[in-house]
Amino acid sequence: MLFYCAFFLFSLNVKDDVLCVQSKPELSVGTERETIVPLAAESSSCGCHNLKREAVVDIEKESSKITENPAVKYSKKSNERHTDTQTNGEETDTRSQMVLIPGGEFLMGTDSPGIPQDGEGPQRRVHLDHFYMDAHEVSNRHFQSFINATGYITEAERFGDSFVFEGVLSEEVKSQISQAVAAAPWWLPVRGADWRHPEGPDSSITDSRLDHPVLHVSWQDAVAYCSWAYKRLPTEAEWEYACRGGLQERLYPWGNKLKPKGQHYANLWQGKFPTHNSEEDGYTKTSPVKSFPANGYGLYNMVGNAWEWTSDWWTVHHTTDERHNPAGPPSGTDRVKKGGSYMCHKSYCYRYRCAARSQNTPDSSASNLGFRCVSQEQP
Ligand SMILES: *[C@@H]1O[C@H](CO)[C@@H](O)[C@H](O)[C@H]1NC(C)=O
Ligand SMILES: [Ca+2]
Ligand SMILES: [Ca+2]
Repeated sequence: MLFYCAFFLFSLNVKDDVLCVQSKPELSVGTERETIVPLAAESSSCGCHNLKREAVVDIEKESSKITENPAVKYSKKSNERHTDTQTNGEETDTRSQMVLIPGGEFLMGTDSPGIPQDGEGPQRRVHLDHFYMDAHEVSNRHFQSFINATGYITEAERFGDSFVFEGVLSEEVKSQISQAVAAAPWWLPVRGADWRHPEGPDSSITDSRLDHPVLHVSWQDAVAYCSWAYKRLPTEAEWEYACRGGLQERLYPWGNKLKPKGQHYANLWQGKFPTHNSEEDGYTKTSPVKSFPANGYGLYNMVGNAWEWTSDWWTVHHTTDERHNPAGPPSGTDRVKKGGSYMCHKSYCYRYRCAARSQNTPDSSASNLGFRCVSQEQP
């Protein structure tokens, strides 16, 4: 497994909902007690807030965890229970509904980038074969059925913590955290935060939140889920083509106006980030995965709600040559995520556009990052 190669030094890099990416303040995390020490102050002129936390782990401890980790032992054959639940594209407890994205060509990226340093441009022609895509972000309910069937343990659970946006934490959890990230003080490393406990140990995903997007899942976790469901992560090109919903060169999945006829089409941040969320769209945190109108392909919350992992390695350099089914660079350090989240506000994270993009290291997890899967044929 890819990420085990780096168990001397893994980095939990949550650099999210930020304006730009030039400067990377380093934050180191000790093995015994988690101490987060800002090593470099934010110094760029653009107001970047780039989080990076590096952690040294006990190699012996990590190695023994690997053999115990059910994810390693996971195989398709061992999941009889899952294969019993095959249906014809219907929503079930274990599988989300998928929609057909017809093959075709589109203009990927933009020549009028909102955030040029993210590599949104240049615009280039891309041809894609048809594929099927989950109509919505993977929900807590669907992720729970994967966990129930496989015993998979997410990376946030193994590492023991994950990044949570301060604005959603209880006073009690907040009072127990002595570190913040200097460059982006609204991101706190919270012990015990994971997909079941999105705001730390005193939170849960019971009842209505089962239909919200699963959070605190790393790229590796997302890959494990999709392969269990006989699916895979979308390439960035597939994600962006699907986001555009059949429209050409528009900003959003529904067009160029953020709020057509005054209506909200996505779960974003209204008010003043990070201090005041006026909740005009009805949600301060995540919303159910099928809230807000679907786009032309029937896809919900492509922008906003939760960021979504793609399978591509991150680069900001793109060829303008026409490409067929491009899958990104062959290697890299970060994976591409798309769509922005409920934390995005134009003032500092104008990333809820189809051409927008950002990145995280594959072992990162956070309270606004999820995913959805695709497959070539209807599984
Ligand atoms: C997973 O297992 C728990 C405990 O048995 C159960 O309450 C829950 O409904 C299961 N979830 C799904 C989606 O099957
Ligand atoms: Ca909102
Ligand atoms: Ca989304």
